Parts: sequence; structure tokens; C-alpha cells
Amino acid sequence: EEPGRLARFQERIDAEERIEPNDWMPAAYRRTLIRQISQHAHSEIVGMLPEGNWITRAPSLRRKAALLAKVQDEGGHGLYLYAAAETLGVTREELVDQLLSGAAKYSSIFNYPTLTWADIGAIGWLVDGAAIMNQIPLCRTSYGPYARAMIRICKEESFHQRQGYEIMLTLCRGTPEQKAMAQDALNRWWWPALMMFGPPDSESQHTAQSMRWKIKRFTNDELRQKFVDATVPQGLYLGLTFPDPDLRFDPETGHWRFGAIDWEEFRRVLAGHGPCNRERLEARRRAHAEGAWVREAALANAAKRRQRTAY
Ligand code: FAQ
Repeated sequence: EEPGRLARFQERIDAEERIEPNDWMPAAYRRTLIRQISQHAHSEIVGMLPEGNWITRAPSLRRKAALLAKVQDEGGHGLYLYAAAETLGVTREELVDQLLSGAAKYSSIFNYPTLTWADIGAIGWLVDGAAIMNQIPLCRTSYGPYARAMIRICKEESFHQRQGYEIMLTLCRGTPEQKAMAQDALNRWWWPALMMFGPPDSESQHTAQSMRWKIKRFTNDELRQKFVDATVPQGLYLGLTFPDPDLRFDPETGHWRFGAIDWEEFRRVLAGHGPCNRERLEARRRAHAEGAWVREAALANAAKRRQRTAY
């Protein structure tokens, strides 16, 4: 029975059918999705922290309103992604516990500090730009609830990316000090943004199987290259330089070739030793503890409503 089921499952995937929550699926497919979707959800939630740091210091009311909306969107993305993961039979509480205990991963990028206002521009331009490159193909991922969640998320990410690029453009057209601030932010965020796509294909444990299951539609290196090709001309338009002496356009392939990524740094950040890992988890734990009364009140309210409708 099992080999036949597996073969039929793969046929459905190959025929581009969406897999839905009540359909039969291999246990490893379910595990991979719970892992990827929950890591993605945690990234959105932890990703609110570096930018949250600048909400009270945004330079104008317009910038503040846009940043506030962006950070709220990220909270929303985290919530739809947790809901998509829950359709696979895991509870929100289990997922949150995995994040708070340090057992679950979230994107390496959110372990870097936001030192100046230009970092808000660089995050929108580069981090949201990388997120879009990775997430547009996920709108066609084989698991229905994840694919549908990604459609709305990508529309919002596109607004986030433009908001960031516009901050960079304004700084680059401003005073020499403002332009230097934009350059410094690019210098610090460029390499970590390239690491967001994950380890090189030769070292990626999950890519081959996730491509067969059409959970992933492109490999880590393919998406990284697409991102570099799309982003370098945007940086040149800003009049900025990239912190990579090996970056050059290859007219034969039409791609921008880039230098070696420091994978040692990536491994350190994943192991919990990035500049802000400890601070990020502490902030999440504190928020969870301080929000306990809201969860209790919501449960008490739900219980009362149930009682009322029971009469
Ligand atoms: N950071 O075999 P692979 C956002 C882990 S965007 C930390 O290649 P896979 C929006 C990986 O999990 C950011 N860990 O794995 C926003 C695995 O560990 P495991 C979130 C990483 O899954 C913008 C191991 O390394 N986006 O939040 C990273 O096939 C601005 C081996 O790697 C998503 O999550 C990393 N960078 O490919 C919010 C997108 N890379 O589980 C606020 C969905 C790899 O075995 C502000 N996810 N690892 O212990 C994906 O597309 C994939 O999961 C990849 C990794 C491509 C991230």
C-alpha cells in the first residue's frame, strides 16, 4: 500500500495539483512543510524587532506611518503562516514554544542590529527584496494553504521593498552625510542579505527533496543569483558601491558575478552567536510573558460566550 500511495502522491505533485490539509501525504512532506512554514512565521515575528527599534525615531510623520504599517504587516504575515502550519496538525503553542526555547530557527538576517535610520531603508530594499525573490515562487508551492498565504504576503512585501528603496533614494539625493549613511547601511546589509537564501546548493540538505515535492521551485543558489542580478543595477542607480571587490558583470551569461560568501559567519549566526541573537530571543520571551494576561482574557471570554450560547 505505502509504495503505491507514494507513487500516486508524486504523480499529483508532477501534475501540479495542490495538496490540501485532508489529503494523504508522506510524513516527511508534512515534517518539511511544518519546518519551513514555521521558520518562516518565526522570521516574520522576530523580523518586527529590528525595525520596531526605529518607529519612535522615524524622521517624519509620513515615514513613521509607513514603517508602522510595515511592521504590522509582518505581524500579520507571521499569523497567517502559523495558521497555515496549524493545518498540518501542529499547534500554535508548540510552535511558539519551539521559538522561545531556542529550538526553532528563524532567518539569520534578523540577528543584525539597526544602527541608523538608513538601516530601515536597507532592510526594505535588500531584506524585503530578497524575501520577494524567495517568496514569489512560493505562491506556486505544492501545499495549498502555504501557496495561498504567500499571494497576499508577496503583495505586501512589494510595498515594503518600495518603501525601503525610496528611503535609500532620498538619502542618496541628500547631504553628503546622508549619502554616507546609506553607503554604510549597504556595506553592512549586503552580505547578510545574500546569506538569507541559505547555504550553497552543494551543502543544502533539503533542497533536492523539496524541489522534487515542488515545495521549493528554485534552488538557494538560483534565487541568490536572481537577487544579485536584480539588485546591483538598483544600487548603481543610487550611486552606491557594493562591498565586494569581485563583483562584475559577465556579458557572456548576462549575470553579475559576486565574490565568496563568508559561510563561517552564517554558521556562527545560526548557532546563536550573531550580534543580536540573544537580544532577539529575550525580547520575544518578554513579549510572550507580558502578553499572558491577553491570552487568559481571550480564553475566559471565549468560555463565557460558549456558556451563553449553550442556554
Ligand atoms: N537563516 O537545506 P537548506 C521575512 C537553515 S523573509 C536561518 O537550504 P531549506 C520577511 C534551514 O532552515 C525570511 N536558517 O533548507 C521580512 C535548514 O535548517 P533545519 C524568512 C537558515 O529549508 C522581511 C538548514 O539551514 N523567509 O521574514 C537560513 O530547504 C523584512 C539547511 O538549509 C523564509 O523563511 C537562513 N538564512 O531552505 C520580515 C522563506 N537558510 O531546518 C521582516 C521560506 C537556511 O534543517 C522584515 N523558506 N537555513 O534545521 C525557504 O524558502 C527555505 O526554508 C530557505 C532554506 C531557502 C530559507
